[in-house]
Amino acid sequence: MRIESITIHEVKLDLKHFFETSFSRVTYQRFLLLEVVVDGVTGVSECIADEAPSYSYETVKTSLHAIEDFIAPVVLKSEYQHPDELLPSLRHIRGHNMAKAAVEMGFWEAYARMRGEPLGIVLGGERTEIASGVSIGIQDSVGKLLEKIATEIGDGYRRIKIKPGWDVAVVRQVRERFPDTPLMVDANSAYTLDDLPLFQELDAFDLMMVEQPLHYEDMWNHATLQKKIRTPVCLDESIHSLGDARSAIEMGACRIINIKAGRVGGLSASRDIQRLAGERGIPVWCGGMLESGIGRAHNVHLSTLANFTLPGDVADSKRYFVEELIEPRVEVRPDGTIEVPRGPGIGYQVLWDKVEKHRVSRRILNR
Ligand code: OSB
Ligand code: MG
Repeated sequence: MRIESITIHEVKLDLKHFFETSFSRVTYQRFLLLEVVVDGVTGVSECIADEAPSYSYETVKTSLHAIEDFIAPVVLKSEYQHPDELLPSLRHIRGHNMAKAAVEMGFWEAYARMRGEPLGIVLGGERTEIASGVSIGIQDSVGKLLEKIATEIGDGYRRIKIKPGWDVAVVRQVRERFPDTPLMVDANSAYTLDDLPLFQELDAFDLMMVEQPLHYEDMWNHATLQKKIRTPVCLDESIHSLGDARSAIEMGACRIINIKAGRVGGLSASRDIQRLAGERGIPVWCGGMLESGIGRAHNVHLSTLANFTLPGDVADSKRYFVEELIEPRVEVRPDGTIEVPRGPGIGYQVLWDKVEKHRVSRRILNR
């Protein structure tokens, strides 16, 4: 197979509500959408890099640079038998996983379309529906947070994730109001080991896990923390490859892994990580990066793989943007599940008129 062209659409979409983490409050998302043409068949994908280097060092601009100047020149010259070969062909380009993954995921989507099969099936997935969880950003008050949680539980979500902001006192209030809800917290690296007493206090609230409590480069201290608390540690920002996943598991740095395909270099690496983790008794779930429908659809299919046994941050399209880029939208049913589309590739239709409407720039790279 040959990649004939890569079209990069830079898009800006307004969020319905702001989303706040320990790094920032965002009201819109600027991101790249790719069309990857493989032997005449077009695959679509989304790059999860944000405008600012907060969650990761990668940004919209570094992704554009990496794709245009380094990744495209390689893949547009290569010949591939299978999408698994794409990431290894970029071995000599260090880092830039989000940029690499965007191209790789577009290739996978085209490959699934060529075979006339859903992306999840081509990846080796089994599920026909996936369980959906929801990630609630930091709110302006505890009252607002409690209100929001009640709404999401009403919509059927199987797990609630909150971004602490105000620590133990907030978790206590949430637990008092919702004693039986599967609940977790995501710290996005806001703490250090000096905060150990705080995490020991959190042990009292029966949390499913605490996600990325410490610095993203500090796997060792996550292992130290995990030994001292009962609540499972889940790693997000620290895991960039199969090798990282193996190190984390060997070290005891986590008992759960959040997989975002963009963070680990694509769908092949995601599949390998979930398999390794499964063999080692570590469950995984699919994370989210406030994607539009195109990235969201990829996440739906990735979540069909066997070891994605926990509800992910793959939620209903209606929570995110004023305008969605696919049809139908990704819909969470009243029982908290999403039905996996059965059509070829992502199985949703891209609304190209909407892409054009919100497009900031476009580049076409050819062989
Ligand atoms: O840590 O999972 C995270 C959004 C931006 C940056 C980091 C994270 C998140 C989310 C969003 O939690 C989850 C979603 O897409 O709904
Ligand atoms: Mg996270």
